[in-house]
Amino acid sequence: MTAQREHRVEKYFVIATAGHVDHGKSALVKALTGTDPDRLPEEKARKITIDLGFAELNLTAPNGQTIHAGIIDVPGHEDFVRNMIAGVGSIDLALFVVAADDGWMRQTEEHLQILMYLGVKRAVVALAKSDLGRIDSVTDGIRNQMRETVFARSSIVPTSVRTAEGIENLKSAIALELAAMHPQRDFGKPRLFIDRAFTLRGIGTVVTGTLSGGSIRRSQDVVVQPGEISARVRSIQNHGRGIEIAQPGMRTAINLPDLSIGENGMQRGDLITAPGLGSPRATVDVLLERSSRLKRNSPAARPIKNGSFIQVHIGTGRIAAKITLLDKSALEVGQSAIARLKFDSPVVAFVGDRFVVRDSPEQNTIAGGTVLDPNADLANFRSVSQIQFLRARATAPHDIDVCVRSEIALRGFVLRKALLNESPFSDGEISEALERLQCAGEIVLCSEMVTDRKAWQQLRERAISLIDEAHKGNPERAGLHLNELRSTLGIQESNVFEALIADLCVKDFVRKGSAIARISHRPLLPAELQAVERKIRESLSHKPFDPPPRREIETNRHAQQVLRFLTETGDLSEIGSDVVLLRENFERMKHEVADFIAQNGPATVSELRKALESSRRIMVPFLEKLDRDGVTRRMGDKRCLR
Ligand SMILES: Nc1nc2c(ncn2[C@@H]2O[C@H](COP(=O)(O)OP(=O)(O)OP(=O)(O)O)[C@@H](O)[C@H]2O)c(=O)[nH]1
Ligand SMILES: [Mg+2]
Repeated sequence: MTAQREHRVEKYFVIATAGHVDHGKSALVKALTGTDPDRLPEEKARKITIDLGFAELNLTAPNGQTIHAGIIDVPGHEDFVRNMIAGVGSIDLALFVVAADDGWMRQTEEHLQILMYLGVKRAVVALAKSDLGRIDSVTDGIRNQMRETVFARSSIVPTSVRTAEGIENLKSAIALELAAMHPQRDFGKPRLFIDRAFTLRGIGTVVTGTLSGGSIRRSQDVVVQPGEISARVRSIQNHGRGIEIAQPGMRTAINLPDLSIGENGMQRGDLITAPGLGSPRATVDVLLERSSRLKRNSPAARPIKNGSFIQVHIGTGRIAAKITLLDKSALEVGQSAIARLKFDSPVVAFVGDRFVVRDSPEQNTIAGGTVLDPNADLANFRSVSQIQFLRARATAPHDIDVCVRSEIALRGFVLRKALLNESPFSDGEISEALERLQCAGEIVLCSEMVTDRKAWQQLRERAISLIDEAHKGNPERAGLHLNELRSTLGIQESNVFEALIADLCVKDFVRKGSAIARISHRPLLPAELQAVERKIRESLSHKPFDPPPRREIETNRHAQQVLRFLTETGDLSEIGSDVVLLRENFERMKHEVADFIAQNGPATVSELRKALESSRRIMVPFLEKLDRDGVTRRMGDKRCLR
């Protein structure tokens, strides 16, 4: 992937504005790009931004490289924070805008917290309306507010759209920042959360969003979640230009002509992804965190009570959910806790996805969080295994080893190709992590399955003791029947069982037909059956080529055990359903048939029966077996040698 990154000549990033209402965000986007991001008539009339606006900014990095940045302009008004959050879900850089006449305000702070909850790490600050003065004190104020955040070292650039002061400086500051960044990772799992869906005459439905995680190609099949609707991409655009492939970090418009928009079709919040990547779930287990920046006594700082209803902003969507806290009655400012979210309608999430929590009337941003288990529909929240799993994962939900280890410990056995499908890790990265954990002795890889070493060890030990018990209890048997072993162990998946048998047979154990046994095991009849064996051998030897039918020998359970023993040890040949011969007699009879034909030419059943003092009952199936074994061949009513 690194090589791929370096070879990518052009870099794509997405920037979003942030900041209080009226601080000059949209005016700045227009000054930077020439595009007025306020496109709605209502926005023009009210002179505020209501919904997201989009523009394109092309920059040249200090090394000469071209950088394409999509800008998402967000509203600052407190009534439209919901739209702001939809705009900042998968961005690379925040462009904070703080007006020189106003300084740090309520939504500057709320936006900062939202960006931190979503894991945005880089920002450039525009100190806007610099023509209105107070540069030094507002700069100090911003530094003060950003101290101890990831944005502490962001550059602060005074700008004015009136005087054009600082616009070029701001471009350079953004270019410098982006030039130092890696484009978004491509881990082969594309996701595009829809932020706009509209219909164009003659073209049909178009959806837009910021692509992340993987690429989307023209003509490929995609799935729209959570409705699980399949569609084919007719065409793709990036800022109005047709392209073949959209890469992570690109503003992307996709034409899906067969789908409709609105309540029953696609709308903001829906997810476009590749087939097989994630399923909608109503229950998701998470790590919930509350910023210690929330002002005590403010409505946003009220405790989040166990069982309360909240609004979860994830991707570009917002879904109501009920919170259950694992080990608290309420979550206070500055605290974090493992929690379960039960959504009103299902979501498709990945491990490590970040989200923002607002109170139910959508007035305050009250928390943020990270998805730990996107697939918790069937998991018992308070079971010991689920709690262990969530606690382990909460320590580092973005660490691949932590994710792999916890998943395997929870599920015991996991199909390799299904492992962490809903995660921000590529198949290659997951394979590397598996090899690392295998080398460290934590897990066992057997063909298609991955398992926790301890769980595997326990399973092996149980299997071994069952086989040993079988050898002890039925020493006359070849071993333990595989079906019996599997059902006693309660193994559902046949590949787990196959892997177990293969593992046992590497050393000390051997597969014997449909049974498994210790290599050292020699079937032996117990004393009380030895007399029965002698009798059976006698009756089979009295007329060696014309022994009595099986049903006359197998008259009770002991006889049955002995016959099975003789079959398993190879001392008995089963010729037909009711015909058995002692192996030595079978071999003699075969030679005599061969000799007879060699001396007398092709022979009929009747001739052979007479010559060998056998009977038709024996000779017919016997010759059929010789035919099958390739010793003789039938020619009309005669047998010749092959
Ligand atoms: N003096 C001065 N006024 C500015 C400057 N930039 C913007 N303004 C004015 O500030 C007002 C708000 O500007 P916008 O760009 O709409 O502010 P905004 O941050 O996008 O506002 P919302 O999107 O509603 O949050 C407008 O009347 C602008 O003309 C500036 O550099 N100097
Ligand atoms: Mg605006």
